[in-house]
Amino acid sequence: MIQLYSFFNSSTSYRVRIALALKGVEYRYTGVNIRVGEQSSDSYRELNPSKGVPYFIDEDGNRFSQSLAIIQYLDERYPQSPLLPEDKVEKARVMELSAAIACDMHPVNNLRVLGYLSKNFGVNDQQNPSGTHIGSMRDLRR
Ligand SMILES: N[C@@H](CCC(=O)N[C@@H](CS)C(=O)NCC(=O)O)C(=O)O
Repeated sequence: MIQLYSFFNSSTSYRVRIALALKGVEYRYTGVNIRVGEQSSDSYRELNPSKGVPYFIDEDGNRFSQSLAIIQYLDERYPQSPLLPEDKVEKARVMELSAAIACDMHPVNNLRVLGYLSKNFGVNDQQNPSGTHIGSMRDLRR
């Protein structure tokens, strides 16, 4: 059975859980509590050197971190309920929005980045830089 290492309110994890649910694929869920640093434990680091969630292992032993790679793999492996439109313009639009979230917005909002900013520069929640990307997301609406 597929195994998913995940945290309940991690946005990168729940985008994979949403894809699994839309595909109707069963999986075993293992919680990794990133709020208390379980992602940095020796045992988890040995499993997933990128020290984050989600982490995915399938029945054939294929292992992936990176939510978008996992979702793309699921979409190709389980073609039912396709996640991407066939039309190339619509597909590019979905990829544009996905990249805006996964590549622009999420990284600056990640725990390790917020921890670094708070520890080294005293940045607080209100100064969280992810807000700057929400404006650019609005500009993407056509
Ligand atoms: N680009 C990766 C990001 C994975 C990631 O950073 N996940 C967060 C949770 S949303 C995490 O594990 N953070 C732990 C940390 O920053 O120490 C993906 O899309 O899967």
